[in-house]
Amino acid sequence: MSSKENQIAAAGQRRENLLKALQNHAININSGGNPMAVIYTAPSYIRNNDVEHEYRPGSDMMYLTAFPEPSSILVLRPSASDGEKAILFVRPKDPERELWDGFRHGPQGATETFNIDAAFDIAEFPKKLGELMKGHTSLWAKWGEFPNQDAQLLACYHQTRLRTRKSGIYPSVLGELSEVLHEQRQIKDEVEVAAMRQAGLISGNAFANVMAATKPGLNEADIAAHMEYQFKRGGAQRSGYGAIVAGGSNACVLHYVSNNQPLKDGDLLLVDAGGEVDMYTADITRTWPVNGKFSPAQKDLYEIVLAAQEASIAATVPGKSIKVVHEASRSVLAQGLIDLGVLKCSLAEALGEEGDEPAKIPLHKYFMHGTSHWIGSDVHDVGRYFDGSVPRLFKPGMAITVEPGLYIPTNDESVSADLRGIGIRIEDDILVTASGNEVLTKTAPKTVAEVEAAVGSNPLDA
Ligand SMILES: [Mn+2]
Repeated sequence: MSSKENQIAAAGQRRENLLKALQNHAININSGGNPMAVIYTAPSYIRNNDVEHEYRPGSDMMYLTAFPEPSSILVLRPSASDGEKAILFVRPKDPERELWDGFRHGPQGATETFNIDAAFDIAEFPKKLGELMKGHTSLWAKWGEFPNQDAQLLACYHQTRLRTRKSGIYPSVLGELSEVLHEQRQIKDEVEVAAMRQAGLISGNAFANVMAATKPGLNEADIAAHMEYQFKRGGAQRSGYGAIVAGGSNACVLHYVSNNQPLKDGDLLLVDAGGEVDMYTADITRTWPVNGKFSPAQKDLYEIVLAAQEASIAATVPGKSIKVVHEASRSVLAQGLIDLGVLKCSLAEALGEEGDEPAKIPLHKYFMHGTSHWIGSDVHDVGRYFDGSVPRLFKPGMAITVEPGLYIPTNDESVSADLRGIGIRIEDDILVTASGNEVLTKTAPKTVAEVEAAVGSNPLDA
């Protein structure tokens, strides 16, 4: 089967799983046994005047249908007696518009190609939705993110209640679909894992090639453009998020996005970027010397971050949690800074007590972000981190980033001058498996020896 056929088949299975889970959840919360759900794809956005941003379909819609067109809406009815459990509303065929904007499947094409029970022109959605609501006891959607969608759904819900109040069943409960759908998305299926492996492989290779291309005299912009080129040349459809390309002390700005300064001999370069393959993104960070050789101070800090990252990856196994992974990095980073003389206190003091204000935790000055987030179709992927106050335990099929870092402020006079202005982060994507974990991004050079061998081996023209 082609990749597209695999995705369509997987989406069908996911709809089945979601329909069952939604029905059980609706019963559990006493909202009656007959829920329906509405899922909108991502809207298109104007960039300026009549130009749109590049369109990227919604993750939930693609997960459940693989249908990539804008302005599409999916209606799910777990217990539909007419057999129409999954209904798509899509843009109609339109030769004139297709001449300008490209191919549209239209309702018939959507039904046939995407294995959907029924499909209609999007213009029919408001009227048909009222009909479809009848007989259902609860209406599930992702509320609050897009006010226009909420307004359309609520107006229809209200009208349906008015029309059916004298007889018949109509929704009386509004449910949050994320509570069911995003639980499901947290455990990746085989087709998702295949896409994530490919995104990791391509993105890791891109990092190796961009390291090879690096030399003093280039600009952060050269590196950013080359990274994008390497992702697409490797087979990624696009970047999964805006890259951070930060030379020298720009690396201490955590979400630096200007990406337009010259790269200096003797500085480090931090790049945080990932390519997206079949809707799944990688998220990699590497930090390398612009001239191909770490200075002693850069190397000292790099080895600490690398050891922290390795300790955290080792903790990314079933039964552990993101909190355990974070604490593994914090301990290694704090001990490393104590050994270097940057922190002048005990390990326990450096780490602080749970609940301390950040300003009271010595390590926080140099490592101020989390170590991990879920990763998948969204770079910061959906799903809960805690159940109540308890960190969620890893199960096979979950995927996280592991990305400790150290950032020494340029004006920190408490440390020796050669350490100031250094920012280092190392990030990989880790899939939890039954036997432990799988690092999805291992083609990106990482040890000091690997990085020094790679950098400058095939430099870009300055
Ligand atoms: Mn990340």
